[in-house]
Parts: sequence; C-alpha cells; structure tokens
Amino acid sequence: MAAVIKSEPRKQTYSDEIRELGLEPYVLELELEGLTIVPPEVHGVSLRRINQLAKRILDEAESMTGVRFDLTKGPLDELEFPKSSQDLARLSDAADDHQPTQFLIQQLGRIDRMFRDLAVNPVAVALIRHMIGKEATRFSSHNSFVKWQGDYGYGPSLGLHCDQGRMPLPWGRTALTANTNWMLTDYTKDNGALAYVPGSHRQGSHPMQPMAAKNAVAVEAPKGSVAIFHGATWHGAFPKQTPGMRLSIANYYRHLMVTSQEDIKGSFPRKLADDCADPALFRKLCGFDDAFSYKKQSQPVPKRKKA
Ligand SMILES: O=C(O)CCC(=O)C(=O)O
Ligand SMILES: [Fe+2]
Repeated sequence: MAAVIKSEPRKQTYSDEIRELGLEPYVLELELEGLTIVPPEVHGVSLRRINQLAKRILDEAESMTGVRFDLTKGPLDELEFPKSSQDLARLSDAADDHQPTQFLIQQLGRIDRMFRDLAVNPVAVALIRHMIGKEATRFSSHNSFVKWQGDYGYGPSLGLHCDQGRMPLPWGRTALTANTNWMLTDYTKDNGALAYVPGSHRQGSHPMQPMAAKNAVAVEAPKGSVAIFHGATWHGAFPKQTPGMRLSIANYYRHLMVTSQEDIKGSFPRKLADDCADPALFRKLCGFDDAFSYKKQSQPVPKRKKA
C-alpha cells in the first residue's frame, strides 16, 4: 500500500506588508513578468517631490560637469568624456566609437535627504523584499542615470543584462538583487525608456542575443512612476531619440549574502542615516548591525582537566 502523504495547508505567499499595502497585483506581475510599474497614487511620492528630485539631479549634474542641463533642451553646452572612460560610461559593446550620451551620479544617499527618503519608500521596499526576503534585504547602491539625446544609446544589444549577472549560476527563485527605476521624466520608447524582456527572469540565465533584443519591450509610463524588477530580469534601455533629458534614480538592493556596490555598511555616515523618513529601516537596509558571526573565537574551548 502506498504511504499516505499528509499535505500541509499551503503557506501564505504574501508578506503582511504586501497585503497591508494592497500590492498583490504588483507581486503577481513581478512573478510573471519579472518587472512591474507602480504609479504615484500607489507608492505615494507626490509629483511635486518628483520635480524636486529632478531639479536636484540637474543641479548636481551641472556641478559635476560644469555644463547646465535643461529638462526640455538637454545639455546647454557640448560635453566630452575622458577617452579612457568611454567604455565604462556605457553598457554597450566596447568595439565602437560612439560617445556616450549619459553618465551616472553615484552615492545619492549622501547628497540629499530626499534621496534617502526615496530609498525607504514603503511600497518599493515591500516589493523588493518580496523578491529578496524581508529580513535579508539590504542596500547595494543609489544612482541617478542622467541621459540626453543620442541615436546610439547602448547600441543594438540595448545593453541588455541581468543586474545579478556577477553572481554564479545557477540562480534560484529568490532574487539575489533587485532594482527600482524611478522615472523623473516621461518614459516612452523614443524618450529612451528602460527596455526589458517580459518573463526573462524565469530563464535564470544571462540574456541570449539576438533573441533578447528582438523580444525587448519599452517600459512606457508617465514621470513619477517606478519600475521594480528582479535581479535576473533582462533589461537595458532604448536610445533617447528626442531632445531634452531622461532622468531616473536606480535604488538598487541586494540579498545580505551579496556584496554591496557602495561601501554602505563601512562608510555611510550614521548621522545621515538617522536623517530620513524611516531611520530604523534605513539603518537596517544599510546593514550597520550585520556582523561576522565568527569574527573571533565564539565557541567554547575545553581545557585539560585538572588532576
Ligand atoms: O536606465 C538605464 O539605462 C539602465 C538602468 C539599469 O540597467 C540599472 O539601473 O540597473
Ligand atoms: Fe541594470
């Protein structure tokens, strides 16, 4: 006679924070497509704040480059990259001589409290934690992608990649990293929207070209929306073919077993961490209290028994 296997009732797959925030439809889309778009009425960041973030980014871009940037006109002077850094400045194949038409502003969390508030947005964090695990989620980096008009962009590959691509294969179902892409300007295909391949996170592999670029779709949404995606999702961007700026913020998260891009635990100023909308969550995501469990001899050691 076959053994009777008693099946346990199915465990709830949504966390309390997903249910409390009513994020089930976004979770479903993340599971199926590997990316979901959350509108402002759900994540709660006002358009006024989005405009303030965009202005702060443009000011920072000006102080870094010496060139003023206008949202509708783009850079108001010509820019040139140092020759040696051209390949670094873009994700596309290195074997061409197109000047990049974008750069990154890094370590946003140090620049302004607004960026720290965004990094602990409860809706974004809940969806990221759904993929990585609530207790295991940490910050990896906080960057802005500053882009202007350029026909080439990342080239024919669209720069498609997986953010967790440095992690060894095979990947499991739990995301090793997961990302957000806050749109500070309208995203259309011609405006250089994020590109992604729906369902690609379920392949558990690096993008397979040229099929990947052929199947990529534009993440089209009005400014103020945030795209949230799994670390295994194949993504890149379409070239920005229209005048003006394409601005975004990538708040990037990791599983605690994955090294962070910024040295947040080691060197992020503790005072700044406390100056934000949710200091306890910010500190936790920084991993300030994460410790090596065997930093010193922790297990009891026996001694020779006295006679
Ligand atoms: O917006 C882009 O150009 C690409 C963004 C991206 O790949 C990322 O944030 O990981
Ligand atoms: Fe990426």
